[in-house]
Amino acid sequence: MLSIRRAARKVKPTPIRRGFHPRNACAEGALEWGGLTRPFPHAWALGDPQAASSRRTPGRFVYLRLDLVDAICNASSTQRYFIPSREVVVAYWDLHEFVECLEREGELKRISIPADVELEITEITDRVSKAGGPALWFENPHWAKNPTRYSMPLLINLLGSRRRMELALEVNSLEDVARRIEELLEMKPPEGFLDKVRLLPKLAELGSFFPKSVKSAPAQEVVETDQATLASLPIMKCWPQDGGHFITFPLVVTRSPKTGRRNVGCYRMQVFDNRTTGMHWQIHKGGAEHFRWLERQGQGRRMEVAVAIGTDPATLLSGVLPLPEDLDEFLFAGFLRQEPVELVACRTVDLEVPANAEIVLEGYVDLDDIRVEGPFGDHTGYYSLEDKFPAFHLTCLTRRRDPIYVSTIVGPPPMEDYWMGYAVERIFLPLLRKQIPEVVDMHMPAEGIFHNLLIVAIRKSYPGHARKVMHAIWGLPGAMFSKCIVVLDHDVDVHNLREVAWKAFNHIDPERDIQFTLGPVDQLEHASRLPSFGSKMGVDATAKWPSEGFTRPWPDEIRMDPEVKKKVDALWASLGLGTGG
Ligand SMILES: Cc1cc2nc3c(=O)[nH]c(=O)nc-3n(C[C@H](O)[C@H](O)[C@H](O)COP(=O)(O)O)c2cc1C
Ligand SMILES: [Mn+2]
Repeated sequence: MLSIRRAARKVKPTPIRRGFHPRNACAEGALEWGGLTRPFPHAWALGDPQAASSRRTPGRFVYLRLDLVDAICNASSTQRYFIPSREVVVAYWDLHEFVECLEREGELKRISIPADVELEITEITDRVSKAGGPALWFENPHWAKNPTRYSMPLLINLLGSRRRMELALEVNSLEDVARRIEELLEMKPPEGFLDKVRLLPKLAELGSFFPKSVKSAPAQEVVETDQATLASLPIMKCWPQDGGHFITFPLVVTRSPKTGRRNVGCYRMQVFDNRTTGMHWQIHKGGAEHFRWLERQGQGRRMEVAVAIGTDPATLLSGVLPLPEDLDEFLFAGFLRQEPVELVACRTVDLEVPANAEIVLEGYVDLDDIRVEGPFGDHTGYYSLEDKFPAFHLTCLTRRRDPIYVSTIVGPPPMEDYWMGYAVERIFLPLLRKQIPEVVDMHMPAEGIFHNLLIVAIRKSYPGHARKVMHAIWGLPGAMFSKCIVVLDHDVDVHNLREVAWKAFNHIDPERDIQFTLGPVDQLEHASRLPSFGSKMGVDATAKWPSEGFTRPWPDEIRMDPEVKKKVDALWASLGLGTGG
Protein backbone atom coordinates (compact mmCIF):
# COMPACT_ATOMS: atom_id res chain seq x y z
CA MET A 1 0.00 0.00 0.00
CA LEU A 2 2.76 2.37 0.93
CA SER A 3 4.90 1.70 -2.06
CA ILE A 4 1.82 2.18 -4.21
CA ARG A 5 1.28 5.59 -2.64
CA ARG A 6 4.69 6.75 -3.63
CA ALA A 7 5.02 4.90 -6.90
CA ALA A 8 1.79 6.39 -8.12
CA ARG A 9 3.10 9.87 -7.41
CA LYS A 10 5.69 9.43 -10.14
CA VAL A 11 3.08 8.51 -12.74
CA LYS A 12 0.63 11.21 -11.96
CA PRO A 13 1.00 14.38 -9.95
CA THR A 14 -1.03 14.78 -6.80
CA PRO A 15 -4.58 15.14 -7.94
CA ILE A 16 -6.18 16.43 -4.78
CA ARG A 17 -5.22 19.53 -2.87
CA ARG A 18 -6.65 20.97 0.21
CA GLY A 19 -8.93 23.81 -0.58
CA PHE A 20 -9.66 22.48 -4.07
CA HIS A 21 -13.00 23.16 -5.62
CA PRO A 22 -15.11 20.04 -5.45
CA ARG A 23 -16.01 20.42 -9.10
CA ASN A 24 -12.38 19.81 -9.95
CA ALA A 25 -12.52 16.61 -8.04
CA CYS A 26 -15.09 15.04 -10.31
CA ALA A 27 -12.38 13.42 -12.32
CA GLU A 28 -11.15 11.74 -9.18
CA GLY A 29 -14.22 9.62 -8.95
CA ALA A 30 -16.82 9.52 -6.33
CA LEU A 31 -17.39 9.85 -2.67
CA GLU A 32 -18.40 6.80 -0.77
CA TRP A 33 -20.78 7.03 2.10
CA GLY A 34 -22.93 4.53 3.86
CA GLY A 35 -22.18 1.92 1.22
CA LEU A 36 -23.31 4.19 -1.59
CA THR A 37 -21.05 5.63 -4.17
CA ARG A 38 -22.07 9.02 -5.38
CA PRO A 39 -20.46 11.10 -8.04
CA PHE A 40 -18.94 14.47 -7.32
CA PRO A 41 -19.96 17.14 -6.74
CA HIS A 42 -23.45 16.20 -5.62
CA ALA A 43 -22.55 13.86 -2.83
CA TRP A 44 -19.41 15.31 -1.42
CA ALA A 45 -21.16 16.96 1.46
CA LEU A 46 -22.48 13.63 2.63
CA GLY A 47 -19.13 12.02 3.28
CA ASP A 48 -18.71 10.02 6.42
CA PRO A 49 -14.97 9.56 6.97
CA GLN A 50 -15.32 6.80 9.52
CA ALA A 51 -17.55 4.67 7.32
CA ALA A 52 -15.20 4.99 4.42
CA SER A 53 -11.95 4.34 6.21
CA SER A 54 -13.20 1.36 8.17
CA ARG A 55 -13.63 -0.49 4.92
CA ARG A 56 -9.97 0.02 4.11
CA THR A 57 -10.92 1.91 1.02
CA PRO A 58 -7.79 3.35 -0.48
CA GLY A 59 -8.13 7.05 -0.43
CA ARG A 60 -7.57 10.00 1.74
CA PHE A 61 -9.29 12.58 3.80
CA VAL A 62 -9.46 16.02 2.41
CA TYR A 63 -10.45 19.23 3.99
CA LEU A 64 -12.82 21.39 2.09
CA ARG A 65 -12.79 25.00 3.02
CA LEU A 66 -16.43 25.60 2.81
CA ASP A 67 -15.96 29.30 2.40
CA LEU A 68 -14.74 28.38 -1.07
CA VAL A 69 -17.84 26.45 -1.89
CA ASP A 70 -20.57 28.12 0.09
CA ALA A 71 -22.58 28.41 -3.06
CA ILE A 72 -23.09 24.68 -2.87
CA CYS A 73 -23.24 24.19 0.84
CA ASN A 74 -24.23 26.60 3.55
CA ALA A 75 -21.96 25.26 6.27
CA SER A 76 -19.42 27.77 7.38
CA SER A 77 -16.16 26.13 8.32
CA THR A 78 -13.64 23.49 7.46
CA GLN A 79 -15.00 19.98 7.06
CA ARG A 80 -13.34 16.68 6.49
CA TYR A 81 -14.31 14.24 3.76
CA PHE A 82 -12.98 10.98 2.54
CA ILE A 83 -12.10 10.73 -1.12
CA PRO A 84 -11.70 7.18 -2.38
CA SER A 85 -9.16 6.95 -5.11
CA ARG A 86 -6.81 4.51 -6.74
CA GLU A 87 -4.21 7.20 -7.07
CA VAL A 88 -3.65 8.11 -3.49
CA VAL A 89 -0.30 9.75 -3.37
CA VAL A 90 -0.53 12.60 -0.96
CA ALA A 91 1.08 13.17 2.40
CA TYR A 92 -0.89 12.69 5.59
CA TRP A 93 -2.96 15.74 5.82
CA ASP A 94 -2.90 15.69 9.60
CA LEU A 95 -2.44 13.63 12.71
CA HIS A 96 -5.96 12.19 12.48
CA GLU A 97 -5.13 10.75 9.10
CA PHE A 98 -1.93 9.21 10.43
CA VAL A 99 -3.83 7.71 13.36
CA GLU A 100 -6.25 6.13 10.89
CA CYS A 101 -3.30 4.66 9.04
CA LEU A 102 -1.78 3.27 12.25
CA GLU A 103 -5.09 1.72 13.14
CA ARG A 104 -5.42 0.08 9.72
CA GLU A 105 -1.91 -1.31 10.10
CA GLY A 106 -2.57 -2.70 13.59
CA GLU A 107 -0.10 -0.19 15.05
CA LEU A 108 -2.44 1.57 17.46
CA LYS A 109 -4.31 0.42 20.52
CA ARG A 110 -7.23 2.32 21.98
CA ILE A 111 -7.53 2.25 25.75
CA SER A 112 -10.91 3.21 27.12
CA ILE A 113 -10.41 2.66 30.85
CA PRO A 114 -9.58 5.93 32.61
CA ALA A 115 -5.81 6.36 32.99
CA ASP A 116 -4.14 8.88 35.26
CA VAL A 117 -1.95 11.52 33.61
CA GLU A 118 0.14 11.44 36.77
CA LEU A 119 2.55 8.48 36.51
CA GLU A 120 0.02 5.86 35.44
CA ILE A 121 0.13 6.60 31.71
CA THR A 122 3.93 6.56 31.92
CA GLU A 123 3.98 3.13 33.53
CA ILE A 124 1.62 1.68 30.93
CA THR A 125 3.46 3.31 28.03
CA ASP A 126 6.89 2.36 29.34
CA ARG A 127 5.96 -1.32 29.45
CA VAL A 128 4.49 -1.17 25.95
CA SER A 129 7.51 0.76 24.72
CA LYS A 130 10.01 -1.73 26.10
CA ALA A 131 8.04 -4.60 24.55
CA GLY A 132 8.06 -2.95 21.12
CA GLY A 133 4.29 -2.45 21.30
CA PRO A 134 1.87 -0.13 19.51
CA ALA A 135 1.00 3.53 19.73
CA LEU A 136 -1.50 4.15 22.51
CA TRP A 137 -4.66 6.21 22.31
CA PHE A 138 -5.92 6.94 25.82
CA GLU A 139 -9.58 7.79 25.36
CA ASN A 140 -10.21 8.83 28.95
CA PRO A 141 -7.22 10.47 30.54
CA HIS A 142 -7.90 11.86 33.98
CA TRP A 143 -6.03 13.32 36.94
CA ALA A 144 -7.03 11.78 40.25
CA LYS A 145 -5.12 14.14 42.55
CA ASN A 146 -6.86 17.25 41.29
CA PRO A 147 -9.95 15.47 40.06
CA THR A 148 -10.18 16.26 36.37
CA ARG A 149 -11.59 14.31 33.45
CA TYR A 150 -10.22 15.51 30.16
CA SER A 151 -12.44 15.62 27.14
CA MET A 152 -9.64 15.12 24.64
CA PRO A 153 -7.73 11.88 24.06
CA LEU A 154 -4.01 11.51 24.76
CA LEU A 155 -1.88 9.89 22.06
CA ILE A 156 1.54 8.50 22.93
CA ASN A 157 4.27 6.20 21.56
CA LEU A 158 3.21 7.41 18.13
CA LEU A 159 6.62 6.99 16.50
CA GLY A 160 7.94 4.31 18.86
CA SER A 161 8.97 1.60 16.38
CA ARG A 162 10.82 1.25 13.11
CA ARG A 163 7.57 0.35 11.35
CA ARG A 164 5.70 3.40 12.64
CA MET A 165 8.59 5.65 11.77
CA GLU A 166 8.48 4.25 8.22
CA LEU A 167 4.72 4.73 8.08
CA ALA A 168 5.18 8.27 9.39
CA LEU A 169 7.54 9.09 6.56
CA GLU A 170 5.61 6.97 4.04
CA VAL A 171 8.58 4.88 3.04
CA ASN A 172 9.27 1.17 3.00
CA SER A 173 12.61 1.78 4.65
CA LEU A 174 14.27 4.79 6.22
CA GLU A 175 17.03 4.24 3.68
CA ASP A 176 14.56 5.53 1.08
CA VAL A 177 14.58 8.94 2.76
CA ALA A 178 18.38 8.81 2.92
CA ARG A 179 18.44 8.03 -0.80
CA ARG A 180 16.23 11.02 -1.61
CA ILE A 181 18.56 13.25 0.36
CA GLU A 182 21.53 11.73 -1.40
CA GLU A 183 19.99 12.40 -4.81
CA LEU A 184 19.32 15.96 -3.80
CA LEU A 185 22.89 16.47 -2.64
CA GLU A 186 24.27 14.89 -5.77
CA MET A 187 22.37 17.11 -8.15
CA LYS A 188 24.97 18.32 -10.63
CA PRO A 189 24.79 21.55 -12.56
CA PRO A 190 23.22 20.71 -15.95
CA GLU A 191 25.46 20.44 -18.97
CA GLY A 192 23.61 21.11 -22.18
CA PHE A 193 19.96 21.41 -23.07
CA LEU A 194 18.82 17.86 -22.38
CA ASP A 195 20.33 17.91 -18.91
CA LYS A 196 18.50 21.13 -18.19
CA VAL A 197 15.20 19.67 -19.31
CA ARG A 198 15.80 16.62 -17.16
CA LEU A 199 16.56 18.78 -14.16
CA LEU A 200 13.39 20.85 -14.44
CA PRO A 201 10.95 18.45 -12.78
CA LYS A 202 13.41 17.96 -9.94
CA LEU A 203 13.70 21.70 -9.41
CA ALA A 204 9.96 22.13 -9.66
CA GLU A 205 9.55 19.40 -7.07
CA LEU A 206 12.02 21.11 -4.77
CA GLY A 207 10.28 24.44 -5.18
CA SER A 208 7.04 22.80 -4.18
CA PHE A 209 8.32 21.96 -0.72
CA PHE A 210 8.32 25.55 0.54
CA PRO A 211 5.74 26.16 3.26
CA LYS A 212 2.49 27.61 1.99
CA SER A 213 0.35 30.16 3.82
CA VAL A 214 -3.35 29.50 4.12
CA LYS A 215 -6.07 31.72 5.49
CA SER A 216 -8.23 29.34 7.46
CA ALA A 217 -7.15 26.30 9.38
CA PRO A 218 -8.49 23.42 11.42
CA ALA A 219 -5.98 24.53 14.06
CA GLN A 220 -8.15 27.59 14.65
CA GLU A 221 -11.62 26.06 14.69
CA VAL A 222 -11.82 27.06 18.36
CA VAL A 223 -10.10 30.22 19.60
CA GLU A 224 -9.68 31.11 23.27
CA THR A 225 -8.00 34.34 24.25
CA ASP A 226 -8.95 35.85 27.61
CA GLN A 227 -10.24 32.49 28.74
CA ALA A 228 -7.24 30.57 27.41
CA THR A 229 -6.15 27.92 29.87
CA LEU A 230 -3.98 24.84 29.86
CA ALA A 231 -6.36 23.18 32.32
CA SER A 232 -8.23 21.31 29.58
CA LEU A 233 -5.09 19.57 28.26
CA PRO A 234 -4.21 16.13 29.69
CA ILE A 235 -0.63 17.15 30.47
CA MET A 236 1.38 14.39 32.10
CA LYS A 237 3.48 14.21 35.20
CA CYS A 238 5.81 11.54 33.86
CA TRP A 239 8.05 10.34 36.72
CA PRO A 240 7.83 10.46 40.55
CA GLN A 241 10.45 13.16 41.12
CA ASP A 242 9.34 15.40 38.24
CA GLY A 243 8.93 19.02 39.27
CA GLY A 244 5.42 19.08 37.82
CA HIS A 245 3.45 18.34 34.67
CA PHE A 246 5.24 18.72 31.35
CA ILE A 247 4.13 19.21 27.77
CA THR A 248 6.66 16.81 26.24
CA PHE A 249 6.09 16.94 22.49
CA PRO A 250 5.56 20.59 21.49
CA LEU A 251 6.81 22.25 18.32
CA VAL A 252 8.12 25.58 19.55
CA VAL A 253 8.21 28.27 16.85
CA THR A 254 10.26 31.44 17.27
CA ARG A 255 11.66 34.06 14.95
CA SER A 256 15.23 35.31 15.23
CA PRO A 257 15.31 38.93 16.42
CA LYS A 258 18.52 39.18 14.39
CA THR A 259 17.73 37.58 11.03
CA GLY A 260 13.95 37.24 11.14
CA ARG A 261 14.34 33.56 10.32
CA ARG A 262 12.11 30.95 11.86
CA ASN A 263 13.19 28.11 14.11
CA VAL A 264 11.16 25.13 15.19
CA GLY A 265 12.35 22.96 18.06
CA CYS A 266 10.86 20.40 20.40
CA TYR A 267 11.48 21.76 23.91
CA ARG A 268 9.55 20.50 26.92
CA MET A 269 7.30 22.91 28.80
CA GLN A 270 6.69 22.56 32.53
CA VAL A 271 3.28 23.77 33.66
CA PHE A 272 3.71 26.49 36.33
CA ASP A 273 0.04 27.49 36.30
CA ASN A 274 -2.85 27.44 33.82
CA ARG A 275 -1.33 30.25 31.75
CA THR A 276 2.40 29.92 32.39
CA THR A 277 4.95 27.22 31.61
CA GLY A 278 8.69 26.77 31.47
CA MET A 279 10.48 26.91 28.12
CA HIS A 280 13.29 24.38 28.30
CA TRP A 281 15.37 25.31 25.27
CA GLN A 282 18.90 24.25 26.08
CA ILE A 283 21.63 26.78 25.47
CA HIS A 284 22.82 25.21 22.22
CA LYS A 285 19.38 25.18 20.63
CA GLY A 286 17.72 27.46 18.12
CA GLY A 287 15.15 28.95 20.49
CA ALA A 288 17.82 29.83 23.06
CA GLU A 289 19.89 31.53 20.35
CA HIS A 290 16.89 33.68 19.41
CA PHE A 291 16.35 34.57 23.05
CA ARG A 292 20.02 35.65 23.36
CA TRP A 293 19.60 37.88 20.32
CA LEU A 294 16.59 39.49 21.94
CA GLU A 295 18.87 40.56 24.77
CA ARG A 296 21.71 41.63 22.43
CA GLN A 297 19.42 43.71 20.18
CA GLY A 298 18.19 45.58 23.24
CA GLN A 299 14.88 46.42 21.53
CA GLY A 300 12.27 45.12 23.90
CA ARG A 301 12.22 42.47 26.55
CA ARG A 302 9.64 40.11 25.09
CA MET A 303 9.83 37.56 22.30
CA GLU A 304 6.75 35.99 20.75
CA VAL A 305 6.48 32.22 20.77
CA ALA A 306 3.97 29.87 19.18
CA VAL A 307 3.68 26.23 20.11
CA ALA A 308 1.98 23.57 17.99
CA ILE A 309 0.95 20.34 19.69
CA GLY A 310 0.16 17.47 17.33
CA THR A 311 0.65 17.77 13.56
CA ASP A 312 1.12 15.38 10.65
CA PRO A 313 4.00 13.06 11.53
CA ALA A 314 6.72 14.46 9.24
CA THR A 315 6.17 17.96 10.60
CA LEU A 316 6.15 16.59 14.13
CA LEU A 317 9.49 14.91 13.52
CA SER A 318 11.05 18.02 11.97
CA GLY A 319 11.07 19.67 15.41
CA VAL A 320 13.57 17.16 16.77
CA LEU A 321 15.94 17.12 13.80
CA PRO A 322 19.37 18.66 14.40
CA LEU A 323 19.21 20.83 11.29
CA PRO A 324 21.82 23.47 10.62
CA GLU A 325 20.88 26.82 12.10
CA ASP A 326 18.65 28.83 9.79
CA LEU A 327 17.47 25.83 7.77
CA ASP A 328 13.71 26.09 8.21
CA GLU A 329 12.32 22.97 9.83
CA PHE A 330 8.98 23.44 8.04
CA LEU A 331 10.77 23.49 4.69
CA PHE A 332 12.55 20.27 5.63
CA ALA A 333 9.22 18.78 6.72
CA GLY A 334 7.88 19.68 3.26
CA PHE A 335 10.77 17.75 1.75
CA LEU A 336 10.10 14.76 4.00
CA ARG A 337 6.37 14.62 3.29
CA GLN A 338 6.83 15.67 -0.34
CA GLU A 339 4.21 18.31 0.05
CA PRO A 340 4.45 21.78 1.50
CA VAL A 341 3.57 22.33 5.13
CA GLU A 342 0.56 24.62 5.20
CA LEU A 343 0.93 27.44 7.69
CA VAL A 344 -1.62 29.78 9.17
CA ALA A 345 -0.98 33.10 10.90
CA CYS A 346 -1.42 33.01 14.67
CA ARG A 347 -4.20 35.12 16.18
CA THR A 348 -2.24 37.11 18.77
CA VAL A 349 1.41 36.79 17.74
CA ASP A 350 3.23 37.49 14.50
CA LEU A 351 4.19 33.86 13.80
CA GLU A 352 2.84 31.04 11.69
CA VAL A 353 2.00 27.50 12.78
CA PRO A 354 1.02 24.36 10.87
CA ALA A 355 -2.61 24.72 9.78
CA ASN A 356 -3.22 21.08 10.63
CA ALA A 357 -2.08 21.40 14.26
CA GLU A 358 -4.36 19.92 16.90
CA ILE A 359 -3.67 22.58 19.52
CA VAL A 360 -1.73 25.85 19.33
CA LEU A 361 -0.44 27.89 22.25
CA GLU A 362 0.40 31.50 21.47
CA GLY A 363 2.34 33.66 23.86
CA TYR A 364 5.68 35.14 24.74
CA VAL A 365 8.82 34.74 26.80
CA ASP A 366 10.30 37.63 28.73
CA LEU A 367 13.96 38.37 29.48
CA ASP A 368 12.89 39.46 32.95
CA ASP A 369 11.00 36.29 33.78
CA ILE A 370 13.45 33.44 34.23
CA ARG A 371 12.37 30.65 36.55
CA VAL A 372 13.53 27.40 38.01
CA GLU A 373 12.53 24.47 35.79
CA GLY A 374 12.75 20.76 36.57
CA PRO A 375 13.64 18.27 37.79
CA PHE A 376 12.46 16.05 34.94
CA GLY A 377 12.95 12.33 34.32
CA ASP A 378 14.97 12.65 31.15
CA HIS A 379 16.05 10.54 28.20
CA THR A 380 19.36 9.78 29.88
CA GLY A 381 17.38 7.55 32.26
CA TYR A 382 18.16 10.01 35.08
CA TYR A 383 16.50 13.15 36.31
CA SER A 384 17.79 16.34 34.80
CA LEU A 385 18.29 18.71 37.69
CA GLU A 386 16.57 22.00 38.37
CA ASP A 387 17.92 24.83 36.25
CA LYS A 388 16.85 28.28 35.10
CA PHE A 389 14.85 28.77 31.93
CA PRO A 390 12.49 31.42 30.59
CA ALA A 391 8.79 31.30 31.46
CA PHE A 392 6.28 31.08 28.61
CA HIS A 393 3.14 33.20 28.99
CA LEU A 394 0.00 32.04 27.22
CA THR A 395 -1.99 34.75 25.43
CA CYS A 396 -4.20 32.60 23.26
CA LEU A 397 -5.07 28.96 22.75
CA THR A 398 -6.49 27.78 19.45
CA ARG A 399 -7.47 24.25 18.61
CA ARG A 400 -9.54 21.97 16.51
CA ARG A 401 -12.99 21.01 17.62
CA ASP A 402 -11.79 17.43 18.13
CA PRO A 403 -8.16 17.82 19.18
CA ILE A 404 -5.77 15.00 20.00
CA TYR A 405 -3.23 15.79 22.70
CA VAL A 406 0.12 14.28 21.71
CA SER A 407 2.57 13.34 24.40
CA THR A 408 5.72 11.29 24.69
CA ILE A 409 7.78 10.05 27.60
CA VAL A 410 11.50 9.78 27.91
CA GLY A 411 13.37 7.70 30.48
CA PRO A 412 15.60 4.64 30.63
CA PRO A 413 16.20 3.53 27.03
CA PRO A 414 14.84 2.34 24.73
CA MET A 415 11.75 4.49 24.41
CA GLU A 416 9.94 6.31 21.66
CA ASP A 417 12.74 8.85 21.37
CA TYR A 418 15.18 6.07 20.45
CA TRP A 419 13.23 5.57 17.22
CA MET A 420 13.23 9.27 16.54
CA GLY A 421 16.99 9.26 17.07
CA TYR A 422 17.32 6.24 14.82
CA ALA A 423 15.40 8.02 12.06
CA VAL A 424 17.67 11.03 12.53
CA GLU A 425 20.72 8.76 12.27
CA ARG A 426 19.53 7.21 9.00
CA ILE A 427 18.23 10.43 7.45
CA PHE A 428 21.37 12.35 8.29
CA LEU A 429 23.94 9.78 7.22
CA PRO A 430 24.05 11.13 3.63
CA LEU A 431 24.49 14.67 4.96
CA LEU A 432 27.29 13.48 7.23
CA ARG A 433 28.87 11.68 4.28
CA LYS A 434 28.72 14.81 2.19
CA GLN A 435 30.95 16.51 4.73
CA ILE A 436 33.00 13.49 5.74
CA PRO A 437 32.95 11.26 2.62
CA GLU A 438 35.18 8.60 4.16
CA VAL A 439 32.36 7.67 6.55
CA VAL A 440 30.87 4.34 5.47
CA ASP A 441 28.23 3.99 8.19
CA MET A 442 27.43 5.19 11.69
CA HIS A 443 25.32 4.10 14.62
CA MET A 444 24.18 5.47 17.96
CA PRO A 445 23.06 2.52 20.12
CA ALA A 446 20.02 3.07 22.36
CA GLU A 447 22.05 2.63 25.55
CA GLY A 448 24.30 5.50 24.47
CA ILE A 449 21.23 7.80 24.52
CA PHE A 450 22.58 9.53 21.38
CA HIS A 451 25.16 11.83 22.85
CA ASN A 452 27.16 9.30 24.89
CA LEU A 453 28.27 6.97 22.12
CA LEU A 454 28.64 7.30 18.37
CA ILE A 455 30.16 4.42 16.43
CA VAL A 456 31.46 5.15 12.96
CA ALA A 457 33.12 3.04 10.25
CA ILE A 458 35.49 4.78 7.84
CA ARG A 459 37.49 3.97 4.73
CA LYS A 460 40.91 4.83 6.13
CA SER A 461 43.29 6.46 3.65
CA TYR A 462 46.03 8.27 5.54
CA PRO A 463 47.79 8.27 8.91
CA GLY A 464 45.72 9.84 11.67
CA HIS A 465 42.57 9.60 9.56
CA ALA A 466 40.41 8.30 12.43
CA ARG A 467 41.26 11.39 14.49
CA LYS A 468 40.35 13.70 11.63
CA VAL A 469 36.94 12.04 11.51
CA MET A 470 36.40 12.46 15.29
CA HIS A 471 37.17 16.15 15.12
CA ALA A 472 34.94 16.63 12.10
CA ILE A 473 32.03 14.96 13.96
CA TRP A 474 32.66 17.15 17.00
CA GLY A 475 32.10 20.12 14.67
CA LEU A 476 28.65 19.11 13.40
CA PRO A 477 25.24 20.25 14.68
CA GLY A 478 23.82 17.61 17.01
CA ALA A 479 26.73 15.17 16.65
CA MET A 480 28.96 17.79 18.31
CA PHE A 481 27.73 16.51 21.67
CA SER A 482 29.10 12.97 21.16
CA LYS A 483 30.90 12.14 24.40
CA CYS A 484 32.57 9.03 22.99
CA ILE A 485 33.25 8.37 19.34
CA VAL A 486 34.55 4.95 18.33
CA VAL A 487 36.09 4.85 14.84
CA LEU A 488 36.45 1.50 13.10
CA ASP A 489 37.54 0.30 9.69
CA HIS A 490 35.09 0.16 6.80
CA ASP A 491 34.51 -3.61 7.00
CA VAL A 492 33.02 -3.50 10.50
CA ASP A 493 29.23 -3.61 10.80
CA VAL A 494 28.58 -0.74 13.19
CA HIS A 495 25.07 -2.00 13.92
CA ASN A 496 26.45 -5.27 15.26
CA LEU A 497 27.56 -4.33 18.76
CA ARG A 498 29.22 -7.72 19.32
CA GLU A 499 31.44 -7.20 16.32
CA VAL A 500 32.12 -3.60 17.33
CA ALA A 501 33.18 -4.51 20.87
CA TRP A 502 35.27 -7.49 19.72
CA LYS A 503 37.18 -5.54 17.11
CA ALA A 504 37.44 -2.22 18.95
CA PHE A 505 38.87 -3.72 22.14
CA ASN A 506 41.26 -5.88 20.11
CA HIS A 507 42.56 -2.99 18.06
CA ILE A 508 43.48 -0.47 20.70
CA ASP A 509 46.52 0.30 22.75
CA PRO A 510 44.50 2.48 25.10
CA GLU A 511 47.13 5.04 25.98
CA ARG A 512 48.06 5.51 22.35
CA ASP A 513 44.66 5.28 20.66
CA ILE A 514 42.46 7.41 22.83
CA GLN A 515 42.02 11.05 21.98
CA PHE A 516 40.73 13.36 24.68
CA THR A 517 39.46 16.80 23.97
CA LEU A 518 37.43 19.51 25.68
CA GLY A 519 34.36 21.25 24.40
CA PRO A 520 30.66 21.92 24.72
CA VAL A 521 28.68 18.94 25.98
CA ASP A 522 24.96 18.28 26.08
CA GLN A 523 23.20 20.33 28.73
CA LEU A 524 21.69 17.07 30.04
CA GLU A 525 25.18 15.67 30.68
CA HIS A 526 25.35 15.04 34.44
CA ALA A 527 28.93 13.80 34.85
CA SER A 528 30.81 16.60 33.14
CA ARG A 529 33.00 18.90 35.28
CA LEU A 530 30.79 21.87 34.51
CA PRO A 531 27.27 22.21 33.09
CA SER A 532 27.46 22.11 29.27
CA PHE A 533 31.27 21.99 29.23
CA GLY A 534 33.43 18.91 29.55
CA SER A 535 35.70 16.39 27.96
CA LYS A 536 35.10 14.01 25.11
CA MET A 537 36.86 10.85 24.06
CA GLY A 538 37.59 9.45 20.65
CA VAL A 539 38.77 5.86 20.26
CA ASP A 540 40.82 5.05 17.19
CA ALA A 541 39.88 1.40 16.78
CA THR A 542 41.09 1.10 13.19
CA ALA A 543 43.97 -1.23 12.28
CA LYS A 544 47.21 0.65 12.90
CA TRP A 545 49.65 1.36 10.09
CA PRO A 546 53.45 1.60 9.95
CA SER A 547 52.98 5.23 8.85
CA GLU A 548 51.29 5.79 12.19
CA GLY A 549 54.32 4.46 14.01
CA PHE A 550 53.06 0.91 14.36
CA THR A 551 55.99 -1.16 13.16
CA ARG A 552 54.91 -4.57 14.37
CA PRO A 553 53.03 -6.74 11.87
CA TRP A 554 49.21 -6.38 12.12
CA PRO A 555 47.61 -9.83 12.31
CA ASP A 556 45.02 -11.11 9.85
CA GLU A 557 41.49 -11.78 11.04
CA ILE A 558 40.83 -15.53 11.24
CA ARG A 559 38.75 -16.79 8.31
CA MET A 560 38.26 -20.41 7.22
CA ASP A 561 39.41 -21.56 3.82
CA PRO A 562 36.38 -21.24 1.45
CA GLU A 563 37.02 -24.67 -0.09
CA VAL A 564 36.82 -26.31 3.33
CA LYS A 565 33.67 -24.37 4.11
CA LYS A 566 32.04 -25.59 0.95
CA LYS A 567 33.00 -29.16 1.72
CA VAL A 568 31.59 -29.00 5.23
CA ASP A 569 28.40 -27.34 3.92
CA ALA A 570 27.85 -30.39 1.70
CA LEU A 571 28.57 -32.75 4.57
CA TRP A 572 26.60 -30.92 7.19
CA ALA A 573 23.23 -32.64 7.03
CA SER A 574 24.85 -36.09 7.30
CA LEU A 575 26.76 -35.11 10.44
CA GLY A 576 23.51 -34.94 12.42
CA LEU A 577 24.64 -31.86 14.33
CA GLY A 578 21.48 -29.85 13.79
CA THR A 579 21.87 -26.09 13.75
CA GLY A 580 25.12 -24.47 12.78
CA GLY A 581 25.04 -25.59 9.16
C1 LIG B 1 10.90 13.92 23.01
C2 LIG B 1 11.97 14.96 22.91
C3 LIG B 1 12.04 15.96 23.85
C4 LIG B 1 13.03 16.95 23.76
N1 LIG B 1 13.07 17.92 24.72
C5 LIG B 1 14.00 18.89 24.60
C6 LIG B 1 14.06 19.94 25.56
O1 LIG B 1 13.29 19.98 26.51
N2 LIG B 1 14.99 20.91 25.40
C7 LIG B 1 15.87 20.91 24.35
O2 LIG B 1 16.67 21.82 24.24
N3 LIG B 1 15.87 19.90 23.45
C8 LIG B 1 14.94 18.90 23.54
N4 LIG B 1 14.92 17.91 22.62
C9 LIG B 1 15.91 17.89 21.53
C10 LIG B 1 15.60 18.93 20.48
O3 LIG B 1 14.28 18.82 20.05
C11 LIG B 1 16.54 18.81 19.31
O4 LIG B 1 17.82 19.07 19.77
C12 LIG B 1 16.19 19.73 18.14
O5 LIG B 1 17.13 19.53 17.13
C13 LIG B 1 16.22 21.17 18.55
O6 LIG B 1 15.94 21.98 17.44
P1 LIG B 1 16.86 23.26 17.15
O7 LIG B 1 18.18 22.71 16.71
O8 LIG B 1 16.14 23.96 16.05
O9 LIG B 1 16.93 24.03 18.39
C14 LIG B 1 13.95 16.91 22.71
C15 LIG B 1 13.87 15.90 21.77
C16 LIG B 1 12.90 14.92 21.86
C17 LIG B 1 12.85 13.84 20.83
MN1 LIG C 1 16.71 24.63 14.11
